[in-house]
Amino acid sequence: MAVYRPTHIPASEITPHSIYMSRRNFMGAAAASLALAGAGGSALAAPLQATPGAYKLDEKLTPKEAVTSYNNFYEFGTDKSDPSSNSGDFKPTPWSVKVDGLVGKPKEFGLEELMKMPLEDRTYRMRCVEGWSMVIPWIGFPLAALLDQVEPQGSAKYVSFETVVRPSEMPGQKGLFQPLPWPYVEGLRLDEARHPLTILAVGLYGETLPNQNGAPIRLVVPWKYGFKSIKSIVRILLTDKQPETTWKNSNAREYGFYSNVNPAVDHPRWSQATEQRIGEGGFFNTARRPTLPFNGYGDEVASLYAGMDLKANY
Ligand SMILES: Nc1nc2c(c(=O)[nH]1)N[C@H]1C(S)=C(S)[C@@H](COP(=O)(O)O)O[C@H]1N2
Ligand SMILES: [Mo]
Repeated sequence: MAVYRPTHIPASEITPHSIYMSRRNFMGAAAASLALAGAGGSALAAPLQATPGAYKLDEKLTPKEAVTSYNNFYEFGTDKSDPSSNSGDFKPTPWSVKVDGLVGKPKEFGLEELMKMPLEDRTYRMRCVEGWSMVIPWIGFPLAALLDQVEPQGSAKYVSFETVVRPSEMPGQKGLFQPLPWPYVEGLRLDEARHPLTILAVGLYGETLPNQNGAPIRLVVPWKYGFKSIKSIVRILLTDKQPETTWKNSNAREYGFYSNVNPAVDHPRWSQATEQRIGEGGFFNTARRPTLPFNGYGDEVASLYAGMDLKANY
């Protein structure tokens, strides 16, 4: 049996985005634009209409180029540049998401129907467990709106999510070295899933999602580490048991079910007290800012965890 020992890499060991981008510039403008054109998702992006969201965030947006070229999406490879370089063959349409389990009205939602949900602009702070962060203008709708339609039963306590498995279109899923067991799976408690901050995103920066960011539909849970925000979702299952999650299955000592952003709980291999805001301060900037409890969303979500020991439930 294969023993998986995948891991995240601390930001201190990752080429900072600014340096990575400046190296890329050596390619020359013409080669770079050709490379980008071949990078898939962005070429297919379509404009998306959305209404201003209820949650405002007055922080400088992370440049779109950084949001769409510095990614984690292991189905396309483990390097930050792999998702944008290797996702050109991925086909986000046609698509559907099956929602079933402990619900009164199980349903398979076609993408066209999902795109008709009340879309909002939702600019959120995002914090990767590796110690970097971004401010991303998502377009999406509350997950609660979808859950309402399937009528969760009283016995449903958790929601699990599953990413598509498509080795022919996702190079990280074929070959000898596969960094994670597939499908990538994630989960939330039902009250976390229903929280108004939790959205299913279908776009960013006013356009449909690029493949590297989880086209055509992905979860966004801004008070949790980035790996909870599962991409390219094909199934949502309501259950009475705490769902399996990919990173906890892979390394339970380092990644727990809750994974709330918490500067007071260190990752076993590095501190979580500070973060590097990607794309900020120009080339070679490695300055770090303090990480906020619940990624700054404590006023909204801390009550979900009243009475819980968040060091034990990391
Ligand atoms: N299916 C899937 N979803 C995933 C991942 C992945 O490897 N596969 N990586 C996660 C991690 S670690 C992060 S930080 C975010 C990154 O999202 P972004 O690339 O859109 O910024 O996606 C998360 N969702
Ligand atoms: Mo992450």
